[in-house]
Amino acid sequence: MSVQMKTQKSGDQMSTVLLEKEGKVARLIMNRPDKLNAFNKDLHRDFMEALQNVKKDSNIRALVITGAGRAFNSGQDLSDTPENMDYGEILRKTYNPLLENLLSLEIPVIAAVNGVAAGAGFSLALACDFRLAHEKASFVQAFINVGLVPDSGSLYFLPRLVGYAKALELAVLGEKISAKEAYRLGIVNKVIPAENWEQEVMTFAENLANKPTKAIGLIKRYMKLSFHSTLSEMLEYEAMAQRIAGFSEDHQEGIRAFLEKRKPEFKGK
Ligand code: T3D
Repeated sequence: MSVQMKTQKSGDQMSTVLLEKEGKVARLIMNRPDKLNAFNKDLHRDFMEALQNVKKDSNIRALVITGAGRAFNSGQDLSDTPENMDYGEILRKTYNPLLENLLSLEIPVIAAVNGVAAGAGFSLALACDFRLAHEKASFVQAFINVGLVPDSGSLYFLPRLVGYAKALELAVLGEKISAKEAYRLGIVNKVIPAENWEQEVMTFAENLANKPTKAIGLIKRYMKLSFHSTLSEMLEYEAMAQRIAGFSEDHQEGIRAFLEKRKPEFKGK
């Protein structure tokens, strides 16, 4: 059964983000389908609130982020950008804190890219831990098409995923690529046929939600450090992380289950 959480607004005020909970999995749905779920002030505010709700709820052990309608997210709402605004300030006040909050989640985060992901929408997908693409999904570094540079983490994540040369090409040409091409480049973990979309996304998320969540959080936290650490530093980080994992209930359960020749039941503790 799907349970709706607090971010749903009451009365006639439509929320730009819907947050649903199904078992251990939360689904954050960006909900401005007429604008292909472009970011405006309301979406930023509701998205942040939804992330805070997810963070507070220790029963949630995987988060799926997706879009309502035919798009994932089309980046900044171009009909809502006043002239002569300091975009640097906008990024510092809205996109950057949103990204930092998302990245601080110690549960697996899955971008279920149901349609086009453009500009900051593409960046948002890149900031997630996993990307599942609907067979009709597409990706475009649209920033250059309106005379801007990639932001919201694209300049960081894209070269790490596809290498400098391809990242530069995508950012400078601003051409749309298909889900299949995104998979070939290593941007996407899996392309899912339309008929299996909802079910496969949920199965993927549930599988992750049943794993030892604390260990996943530690893997996320420490693997990120590998990009700017020496081998010696990484060996020490591994020792630190393994110390924490070794004291977890899920580790004890993993050992017990192995010895008893049964499937482990991890509790995320
Ligand atoms: O500003 C700052 O704070 C700095 C931060 C910037 C971050 C950024 O994200 S910059 C990049 C912004 N995004 C874009 O430039 C993408 C613009 N959109 C497109 O290029 C295309 O719409 C898509 C490739 C995403 C999809 O194309 P298509 O052909 O499937 O759909 P469409 O017909 O272009 O769009 C459908 C409707 O959505 C249309 O409205 P209408 O004509 O039906 O009333 C279109 O105007 C609207 N829409 C799509 N994207 C946006 C949008 N409206 C506002 N803002 C959008 N980003």
